[in-house]
Amino acid sequence: MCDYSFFHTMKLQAIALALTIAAGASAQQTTYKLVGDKTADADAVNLLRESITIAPKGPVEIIIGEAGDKAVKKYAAKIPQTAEGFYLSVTPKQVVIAGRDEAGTFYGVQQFLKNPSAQVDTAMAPAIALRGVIEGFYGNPWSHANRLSQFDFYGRHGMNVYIYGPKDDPYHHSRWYEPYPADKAAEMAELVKRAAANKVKFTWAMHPSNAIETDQDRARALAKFQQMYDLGVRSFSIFFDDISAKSVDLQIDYLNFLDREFVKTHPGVGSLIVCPTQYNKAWSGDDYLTKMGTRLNPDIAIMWTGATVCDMIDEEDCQWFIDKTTRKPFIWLNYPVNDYGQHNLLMGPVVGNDPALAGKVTAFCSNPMQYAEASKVALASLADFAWAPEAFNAEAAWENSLRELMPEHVDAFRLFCLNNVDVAPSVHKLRFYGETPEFKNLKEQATDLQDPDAVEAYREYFRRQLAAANELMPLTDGSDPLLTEVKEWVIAMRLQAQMGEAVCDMASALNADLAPAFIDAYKRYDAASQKYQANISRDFDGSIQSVRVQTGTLHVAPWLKNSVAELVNDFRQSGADYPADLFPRPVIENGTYYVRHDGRLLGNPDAGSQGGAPVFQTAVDDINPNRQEWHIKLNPNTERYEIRNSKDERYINEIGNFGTNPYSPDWNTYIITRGENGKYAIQNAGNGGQRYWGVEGDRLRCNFARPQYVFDITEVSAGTAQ
Ligand code: LOG
Repeated sequence: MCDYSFFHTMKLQAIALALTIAAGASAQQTTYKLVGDKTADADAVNLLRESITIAPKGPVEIIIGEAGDKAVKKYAAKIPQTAEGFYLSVTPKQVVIAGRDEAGTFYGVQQFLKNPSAQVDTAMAPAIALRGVIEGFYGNPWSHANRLSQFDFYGRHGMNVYIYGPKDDPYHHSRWYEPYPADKAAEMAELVKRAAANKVKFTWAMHPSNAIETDQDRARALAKFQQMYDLGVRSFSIFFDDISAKSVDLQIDYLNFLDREFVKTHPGVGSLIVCPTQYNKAWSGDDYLTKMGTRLNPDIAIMWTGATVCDMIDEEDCQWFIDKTTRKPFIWLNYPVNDYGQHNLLMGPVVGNDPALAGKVTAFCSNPMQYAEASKVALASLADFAWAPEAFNAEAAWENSLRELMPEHVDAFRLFCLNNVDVAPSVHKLRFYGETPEFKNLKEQATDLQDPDAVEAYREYFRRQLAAANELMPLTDGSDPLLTEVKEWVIAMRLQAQMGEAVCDMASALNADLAPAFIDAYKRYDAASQKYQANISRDFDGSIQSVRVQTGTLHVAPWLKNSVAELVNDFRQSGADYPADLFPRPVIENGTYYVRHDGRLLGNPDAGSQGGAPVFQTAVDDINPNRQEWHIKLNPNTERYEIRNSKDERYINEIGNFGTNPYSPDWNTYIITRGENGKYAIQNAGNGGQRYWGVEGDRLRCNFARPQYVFDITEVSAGTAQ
């Protein structure tokens, strides 16, 4: 909960004095007397009893209760009108916790316990009524212990919704109609209780795909809901995401059926929540959403991920949804979920949600990572956001969560999180550019590894990264649940720091002409790099997804690859002796080449012009020989080649012309392979597709489905064009 949410959302006067009670009376030593505890919310009172010392005659009095209770009658006017809001006042002699309702009182206690010795006089209320989490990702579902810990965390952070819908729980999705076996059922019942004690509405979701039509389908759905009801579940959801829906009419009929036959016939069951098949703007078309909006029973909530599958939420996206459906969306935010880019964790500040969206949504819920503990960094921020979007400060909220989650290792943990911010390019195109900001600056300033000061600056950076990784490493053995869960990313951080130090040593050795030191440093780099590549998370029997771990993907990893490639290249050209098998040999070394087909040379007769295409020429260009020479260079990052003319540096594009757009390693990028006949094939790659180059007349034709081993590629230094 954000300390000043009420200022901004309710526009009421609130004073947060934050004065520490004098005379060293810490909350632990203080004894409190409770007033109103018989009528106040039992969970709130229990929480107080567990956390502080209560005695009949405590020097400090705590008055607690909900609006309407006698104990807090005097403060009625100070209690916010909004559901789940509370008034909290703390002075050296008296504490008042007065909720609008039970949850309000509970949140008031949570707020008080954050710093019991701070004097405050404040009122807070959430700007968005439903705030929380949808366990809705693909991959290893959370463990029972994960979920219990999550609910306590939601209680502390004022989140009141949890939707159970892990795609890879068969009882949710593939075999939704089967009842949970006894052990799982017992766990479910325990989850429902623990959620309730934290004021979290436990919602159980079912994903029946297209099995929604027949009497049997529907009888099974009712039976499964009944099992969950008997286990204590009072809120239900149906997911229709990631299927090709047979018919929206059928879905509507099914949902209204469940609403009529189950929700409305079972006391205490809340509104049904549906995840539609068209759950984001990019995937919406025809009249699907309009029909859902107009024909679903009015209290059925419709989920929405925004403009695309993975996108932060804008007010306009919500308005678009409202215009289509005449309902406000129940936001399913696909962050920090990483099931579509599992190599990376999402641990950075939560930026990009629209501060003005509160009035346009009914709920703001997040789909997290399969790493439950690590997700807490983002979830704490999202909870703050949902309480007070207008006051939300991503950096400050993030700092708070670092302090809360890793109080004794904040700096090391900050560096760890900053190494795991971006999710790397993916189908969903969600990117975060705030990764390793210090390294990014360094990279912009220290570009030349021949400069010893630049090398030192990098060395210092990697030493700090190594120290932070070493500080966190002992906590990955089970002593800290979060770091244990993401141990492999701590290992990756350490290995990457070792690779970085080795690169610095390579640069220093090269600058000092010390070949043996260079070779030694390169070997250390290579050893760490191999370990890095073999570092796999969730690599256990029965794991649904195990993943090769990546860290520092945006800036550090590409810098390492590029620097090593350049240093190795310079070292080899320095004439130093080294073992022949030291460096892996690329198919084509970076250099200047002739490209021939049937003896004809690929040339660039119109060098310096715009557009056009290279042509195969019989005659040797003796006016401008470098028009027939090509710079072929491996991009260590993409591990693909670029091909540019040596006369004017124009690049060849994926249709065999000279490119006119700025060069892009995503598009103008090739895989070169050597055939048994000793000739080479060149294949488009990246966004340029996968077709192979061939020859038609004097031109390249780049749309062959099969490799064409028809090109001779020979180094210019190894011979002449004749
Ligand atoms: C799935 C979800 C998955 C997420 C991110 C929704 C409504 N459904 O593309 O289970 O975790 O994207 O990969 C989804 O978002 N489908």
